[in-house]
Formats: sequence, C-alpha cells, structure tokens
Amino acid sequence: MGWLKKEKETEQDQRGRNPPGQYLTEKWPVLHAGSVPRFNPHTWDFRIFGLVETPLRLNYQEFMSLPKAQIISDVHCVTAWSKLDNEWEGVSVRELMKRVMILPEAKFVVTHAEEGFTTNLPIDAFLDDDVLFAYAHNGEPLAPEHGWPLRLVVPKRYFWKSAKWVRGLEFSSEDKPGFWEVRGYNNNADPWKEERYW
Ligand SMILES: Nc1nc2c(c(=O)[nH]1)N[C@H]1C(S)=C(S)[C@@H](COP(=O)(O)O)O[C@H]1N2
Ligand SMILES: [Mo]
Repeated sequence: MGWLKKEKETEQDQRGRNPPGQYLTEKWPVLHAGSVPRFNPHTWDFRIFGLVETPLRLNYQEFMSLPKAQIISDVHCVTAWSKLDNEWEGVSVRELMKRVMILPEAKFVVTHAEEGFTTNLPIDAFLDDDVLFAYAHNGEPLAPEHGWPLRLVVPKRYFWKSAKWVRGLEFSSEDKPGFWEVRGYNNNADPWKEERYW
C-alpha cells in the first residue's frame, strides 16, 4: 500500500532526523530568561554594527519590506525536546547581508536582543543558507512569547542560539560568549555532537 509505505518511511526519516538524546514533540514550549518585551513599531530598529564597512540601521517598515524567504527546519532544544518541520517566514541572513560589507577581520557575530540578551556564532555558521530572521511560523505571525516581532532561527544549533526579540548584529574579531554561553551552555552547540554544556 502506497500510504503505508510512505508512513513507514516518514517514521524512519523522523528517527534519523532526531539528534541523540532528543525526544519529539508537537507542542512548542516557551523558554527564556526575563519577560516578554513590549513592541513599539515606531521606535523598533535593527542595527548592524562593529566590523562592517558602513553600519546599517533599519526601522520596522524597512526591515519588513526586505525580500521574504520561507525555510522549513527542525528545532532542537537543549532541554531535550525537538520539533520537526517548522515553516519559518522572514528574511534570510544572506539576503540581509547583501546590504552590508563585513570587514575581513570579522570572524564572529553577536546577535543582540531586547533586554541585553546576546548569543554568539562564528560567521560561517551564521551565513549558512538555512539561517533566517523570522516573523512568522507555520503561516501565523510569531506569538510574542516566541519572539515576535523578530527572532533569529539557526537550525543547525541548539535552540538557545535562536535569539528571540532581536534588535541587531555586531561583527567582531573575537568571540564573545552570550547570555546562555557564559552560564554554562556550550559555545558551539551542535545537537548532533550533543554539545549541550561546557
Ligand atoms: N531574547 C531571548 N532569546 C532566547 C532566550 C532568551 O532567554 N532570551 N532563550 C533561548 C532558549 S534557552 C531557548 S530554548 C529558545 C526557546 O524558544 P521558544 O520559547 O520559542 O521555544 O529561545 C532562545 N532565545
Ligand atoms: Mo533553551
């Protein structure tokens, strides 16, 4: 039977897609430090600064008029839940970075979010083709508690690298471990290598 075979393949496929020590969930837990920030479209901006040729500042309307991308990816949280096949809509990092020149000395990027939250990545991980700034999930605007109006999505890292309520990017020659990274979470955070903690 066609559909039976298909179902079996899907199950196997899902097992293969789940990194070690993770269980699958359909739900979407909410996890963060601090409170859900208020959003004001008139004062919101997105800044790119540090080791770039010319710093860039986009207001909300400018950011929202950037070309849209849709990317389907899996979420792996360090607390052991994984959620497969999330459809994200937003602006791909590659699209955004067409608008700034990163200086050759820059090797790392710090993503800055509301309330001083930060998370760090090497530039090549950040510039991967599946990384985006998302404002919608599975066809709906992101819920405020999941990062609306804008969150980063880095599918190949544990989910704490996917900062919610992002406001900017800082390019740097040195690595600057972020909020969770200085609190014992692994700097690299590859779920396939189970890089959970230091
Ligand atoms: N701004 C901000 N982003 C954040 C965090 C946070 O504390 N502040 N926590 C991270 C962690 S630890 C996880 S697991 C995911 C959870 O995202 P979710 O609540 O949408 O599932 O957000 C990440 N992004
Ligand atoms: Mo987390």
